[in-house]
Amino acid sequence: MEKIVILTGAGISAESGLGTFRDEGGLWAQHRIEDVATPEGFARDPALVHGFYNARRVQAAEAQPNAAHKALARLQRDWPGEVIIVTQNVDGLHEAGGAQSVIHMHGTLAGALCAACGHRWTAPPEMAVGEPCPACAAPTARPDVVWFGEMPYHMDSIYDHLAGAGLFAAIGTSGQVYPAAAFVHEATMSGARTVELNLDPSTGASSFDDVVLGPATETVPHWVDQMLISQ
Ligand code: BV8
Repeated sequence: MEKIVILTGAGISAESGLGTFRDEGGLWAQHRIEDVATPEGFARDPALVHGFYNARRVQAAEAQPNAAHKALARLQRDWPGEVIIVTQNVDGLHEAGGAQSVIHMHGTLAGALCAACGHRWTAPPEMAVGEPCPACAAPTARPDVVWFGEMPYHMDSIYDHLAGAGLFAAIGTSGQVYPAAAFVHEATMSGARTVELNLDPSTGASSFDDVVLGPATETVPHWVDQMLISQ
């Protein structure tokens, strides 16, 4: 049975109350990307960046998975083939909704990373500037998220999954951030069918075989039902 590869973005967590990036009043409307989501921004003003991620970490910890997160977990459970979930999101709502082995290509709010020795540990709810690394004690702790200009995580395995996909679905992403925005082209070149489920057509909507518009809590459960009935 065919392998399904799913890419999710901020839109799948929007109805759990977590802000998206580029929608009206989204996260980037309140902050400049350069100031809060780049290594240069962190070097310039670590307190501003920790403050940005602390607020999101606390909010994400209080958020609940929604019907879309749960529907993808159901698809993973009931689909006879492999279902790989790759997320650009740094919240833990896929796992909270029951999904297994989610690939976080942009890292996670729950993770802390030492910029000096590469040690990783579970971040406290609020990280402070100069926090010592538990392994090397250097004051270089940062959120374990992938900033602009940094290499996303797990790219080799993501490209392997795309090469073997029979179906690629992009859910709740505006298709403006690379390399995730190019996954639909990789999937198409591997012969996969492609579908986008989004509130509004993404920048890359025309690259998909099908586009399903609407809020994820409505479109995703319905799409999963259709997939399971048609198998
Ligand atoms: C890299 C950090 C080299 C954590 C983020 C040209 C080609 C290639 C690269 C570039 C290029 N030009 C510039 C670059 C570099 C850059 C880039 O892409 N810049 C953009 C601005 C042009 N990329 C990088 O720097 C990346 N690294 O390229 O390394 C490389 C190259 C190839 C292979 C390997 C390495 C690193 C990018 C990661 C940056 N970090 N976040 C955090 O703070 O969260 S990106 C940030 O944007 C988030 O991770 C977020 O996930 C991501 C994408 O945003 P979306 O998830 O799509 O969210 P958005 O708000 O945009 O859209 C929401 C969508 O949901 C909308 O479409 C909306 O309609 C929909 N929606 C809303 N509500 C609902 C809904 N849908 C359904 N239901 C709803 N209720």
